[in-house]
Amino acid sequence: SWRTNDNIKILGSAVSIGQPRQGVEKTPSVLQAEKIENLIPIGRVTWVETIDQHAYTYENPRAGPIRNVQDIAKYNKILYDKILSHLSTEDFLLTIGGDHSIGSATVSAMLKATDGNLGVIWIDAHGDCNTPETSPSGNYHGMPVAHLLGLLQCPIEFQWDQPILPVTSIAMIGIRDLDPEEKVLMDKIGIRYYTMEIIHEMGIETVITEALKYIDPNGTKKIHVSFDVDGLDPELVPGTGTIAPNGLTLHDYAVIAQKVKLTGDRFASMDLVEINFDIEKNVTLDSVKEIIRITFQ
Ligand code: 4U7
Ligand code: MN
Ligand code: MN
Ligand code: MN
Repeated sequence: SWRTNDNIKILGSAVSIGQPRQGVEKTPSVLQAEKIENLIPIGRVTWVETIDQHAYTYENPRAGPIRNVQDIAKYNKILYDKILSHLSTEDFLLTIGGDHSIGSATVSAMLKATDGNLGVIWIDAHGDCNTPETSPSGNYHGMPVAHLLGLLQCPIEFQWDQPILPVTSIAMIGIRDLDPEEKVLMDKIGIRYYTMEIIHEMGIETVITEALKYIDPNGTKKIHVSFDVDGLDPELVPGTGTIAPNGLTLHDYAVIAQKVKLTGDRFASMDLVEINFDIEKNVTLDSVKEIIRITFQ
């Protein structure tokens, strides 16, 4: 097995203000009560802490171009600082959300920790590449990738010298629900994304092999996986706020994880986000447990 000597650190990120539905913020405490760490057979596993959001508000109608922008910015800065303070080079960081708004903080922190030597695999049904101008919703969980790439005209509260992710350092897998203007933007900047259609054509093994080669041509970078569970098929994960049919199977994820784990201790961190047990618990919890087993066995 891999990483046998390492610390696996689990950080809970109890956030729901990046989108409209409450419930995602409870996921870290549910999974802690379920003792999911017992499903991880490698390393020394510790729940470091769970960071609560300041407010449970959802601005409706939105007051600015991004709903809850001040609270999200404040929270993401705290999360970013906590990750950097908790992380040492031998640690594997698993951040359990929370909605996907935290993805810009986790990836920024890993970029900082690795001096930019980071490749990102973003598993998602969605592009998360909206800017306030293209977003039909104003929900920040649909914007973290655009933010990481430096595409947001950042409001002052969102600026703390976050490192920018080069567009060639990320590949997205499972994509099947892009907003029209978001797609135009993604194609314009040339971000690499693999739709379900392409995955069926190429096969998942070819896709993940090519994606890793693309983000890390020399095989020298640390690898971060940002896993939005809505990338999986909704039959496997009905408990998520934004559902898109015809998604990835758990076998697809097992193939992705197998290739990522072949990078050994360069596989450094992962987000597990958008799990909402208030919407559905039984089937979703089984799938989440399977994701944990597949990732760490
Ligand atoms: B998730 C959406 F309009 N694109 O921007 C938006 F369809 O983190 C959904 O991937 C975003 O779940 C979904 O609001 C964000 C919408
Ligand atoms: Mn999504
Ligand atoms: Mn997402
Ligand atoms: Mn979602």
